[in-house]
Amino acid sequence: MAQAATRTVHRACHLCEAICGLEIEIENDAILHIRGDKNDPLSHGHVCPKAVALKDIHEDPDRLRKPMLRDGADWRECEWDEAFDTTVSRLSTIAQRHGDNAVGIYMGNPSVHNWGIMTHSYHFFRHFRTRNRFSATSVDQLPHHVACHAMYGHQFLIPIPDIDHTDCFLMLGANPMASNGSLMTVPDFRNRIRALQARGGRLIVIDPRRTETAKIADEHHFIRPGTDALLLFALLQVLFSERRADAGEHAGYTVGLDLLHDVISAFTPENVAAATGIDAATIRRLAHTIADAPGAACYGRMGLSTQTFGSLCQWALQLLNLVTGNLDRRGGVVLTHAAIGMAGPWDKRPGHFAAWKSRVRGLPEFAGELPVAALAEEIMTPGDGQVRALATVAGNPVLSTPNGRQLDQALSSLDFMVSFDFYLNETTRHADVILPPTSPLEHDHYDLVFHQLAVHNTARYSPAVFPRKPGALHDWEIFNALARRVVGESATGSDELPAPTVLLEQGLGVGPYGKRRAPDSPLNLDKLSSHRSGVDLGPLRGGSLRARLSTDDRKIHAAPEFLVADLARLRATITQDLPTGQELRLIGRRHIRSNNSWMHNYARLVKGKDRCNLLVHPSDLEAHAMRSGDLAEIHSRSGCLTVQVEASEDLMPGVVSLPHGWGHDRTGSRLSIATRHPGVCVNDLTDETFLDELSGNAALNGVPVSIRRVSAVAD
Ligand SMILES: Nc1nc2c(c(=O)[nH]1)N[C@H]1C(S)=C(S)[C@@H](COP(=O)(O)OP(=O)(O)OC[C@H]3O[C@@H](n4cnc5c(=O)[nH]c(N)nc54)[C@H](O)[C@@H]3O)O[C@H]1N2
Ligand SMILES: Nc1nc2c(c(=O)[nH]1)N[C@H]1C(S)=C(S)[C@@H](COP(=O)(O)OP(=O)(O)OC[C@H]3O[C@@H](n4cnc5c(=O)[nH]c(N)nc54)[C@H](O)[C@@H]3O)O[C@H]1N2
Ligand code: SF4
Ligand SMILES: [Mo]
Repeated sequence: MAQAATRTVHRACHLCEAICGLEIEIENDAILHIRGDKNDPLSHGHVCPKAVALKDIHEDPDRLRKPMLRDGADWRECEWDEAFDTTVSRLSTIAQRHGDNAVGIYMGNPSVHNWGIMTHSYHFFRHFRTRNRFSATSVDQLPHHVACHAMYGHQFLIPIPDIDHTDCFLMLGANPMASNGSLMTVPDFRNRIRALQARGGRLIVIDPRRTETAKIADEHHFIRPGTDALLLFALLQVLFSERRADAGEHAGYTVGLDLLHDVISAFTPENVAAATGIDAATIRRLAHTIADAPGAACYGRMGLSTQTFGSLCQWALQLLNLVTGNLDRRGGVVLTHAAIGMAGPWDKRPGHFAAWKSRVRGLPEFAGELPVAALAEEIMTPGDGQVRALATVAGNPVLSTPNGRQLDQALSSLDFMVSFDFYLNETTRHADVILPPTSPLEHDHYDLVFHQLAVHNTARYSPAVFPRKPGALHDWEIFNALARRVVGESATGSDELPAPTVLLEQGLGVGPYGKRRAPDSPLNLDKLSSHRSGVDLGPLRGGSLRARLSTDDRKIHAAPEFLVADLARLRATITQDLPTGQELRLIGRRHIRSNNSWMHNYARLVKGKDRCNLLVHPSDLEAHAMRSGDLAEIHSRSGCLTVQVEASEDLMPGVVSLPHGWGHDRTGSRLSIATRHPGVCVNDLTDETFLDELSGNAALNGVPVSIRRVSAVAD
């Protein structure tokens, strides 16, 4: 018998933003082990349980391997040519007959984790000059882009907390113990916080739930959902009124700071205490703690961007870092120096805001995309510019966007839908054509996005772990083939974008470590390939902001007019009545073994106790005459669902929590494990009209709901 061949392959995990290095041990064609790569200069061997699921994704019999064509109520597998021809001819016919805007596009989260989609999707979609482009950005980080674009002139000039050198980390609405960080690629968050605490630093968490992160913090404060902007402007008000707000080294090229003192004067700690639930003395102390720390980093994530004042929150956070001297400084928040994609005035994707509005509701575009909360109405409302055909790429908006039930219905009314996806799930079941790419382990990878957001500068290239199966195509090849068909077979070859590796080599060449700037020892594909655990490009360093400012006057805009104007909306909430009686506020939560909606089809990630339950504070259970384990109905403006409740002292009274990404009980999907652990979909309750009104980003947190018992727990 032949000796089994064992080999170890090094690979970066691309499932979440932490981009951990992995060592994958393989015998013949089978994965034996997946472990953390201790030599990775960013992740130092850290992994989470999802890494092992790469094996499950690769082997999952439900994962589509051939293109699928709708055949009445059924599906049939087909060859690529037929799938491509159908897609291009249907999309082109609809665009010709009804105009460019009749084609809609939705790009989901894995699009930014898969470099072939990053480099090649636009190559096809540019042929449809539609304004109806949507993505997961507007259920996520859109307010960060809006604030940074307004202040620094570029949507990707997003400063990252220097967690490895800071002395004071103020974290609002983020739970990196479960999420492993976002807009802060931070593998091994736990050990980095241990190090911070060992050097005498403090982690301060503000969250309506005592999260896994709050539990390791030095200080945690509950806050009433949706009121963080009040807290943040109160922190600023303290610093301004005590004359401690100073742009320091940035003063010479910062405009608008002098305006702020007056426009935020109403947000005193005393004025905001009742609304936020944080007393005035604590707010004052927090302001002083941040200002007094040798280095402090103020950071807020999903809980802050997906709420009704998302943009104001992100603006206020930038201001706090600026006026306490922590912007662009070691131990504060800094811009990264990635090998590719360094944002600055030389980069042609600075973004633009409100250059046009959505047809039905008039929501603003950002960087060419409209808020996805408007997608269903753009499909359902007749008239010029109605979306009649939709392409979804690596997304599951039926489960992941507000009022997903409505979108679910809207999708079934489309004339044509194509999905770039390897699962037949709650969204793609509405498609006419599904184009499944290779498995994650069958293609090579370089992280074009998350090196740029990481807490340490590194670069890492991962070759494919397995050769692809005959006939399988990578995402980028699918886009190339479609683009070629649009321009016509006669032009074969002329409309091909080269492989991502070729683009990588070019990008590295013109980057800060490339042959142009470091001719003696350039970072190139050869070097990356020979450093299989990645290349260390050094710790974060400040001092580059000024040269990278991309505003027209190359200054920091501390008080952009449209953000200042939005303060009126916030001021009105100071005097608003607090919710009384039975009204509750719904927030989300993430779990280390989930990843949005698409990783519930792997036995090892869904085993154990049902995680999709509603956490309720015991006092709220009592007020509703309920007990832990009861089934309850939750109502919101847009929907209703039934779920089991669980008592939790970790919640602020008046707040309830349900995770997202579940609701796999819909007919017509092919997810054999997920449908056995369906859970309910929180986005049946979230509301497409409940938004950060300024940016149009969905307010997925702080949704007003009521609950009532439908059946008691069995004794
Ligand atoms: N395991 C796992 N990891 C993931 C993901 C996943 O689904 N599972 N998803 C990935 C993605 S796409 C993203 S964007 C990131 C997100 O990364 P994070 O933002 O770190 O993750 P969340 O768990 O959404 O954290 C949001 C926190 O905000 C709190 N919160 C809710 N409302 C409010 C509020 O009004 N004010 C304040 N102060 N807090 C509030 C919630 O209680 C929660 O703790 O995670 C990524 N990583
Ligand atoms: N209530 C509530 N809703 C939320 C959130 C929340 O915190 N609360 N979080 C929001 C956030 S932060 C995000 S990012 C969104 C995510 O929302 P979406 O991006 O819409 O949904 P995902 O669950 O990430 O679905 C990813 C899809 O991509 C497919 N896929 C995976 N890898 C690949 C690949 O390499 N190629 C292709 N072609 N397809 C692939 C999967 O099969 C799956 O169908 O959800 C948002 N929705
Ligand atoms: S933390 Fe994220 S990148 Fe790291 S192993 Fe888990 S899923 Fe992969
Ligand atoms: Mo996200």
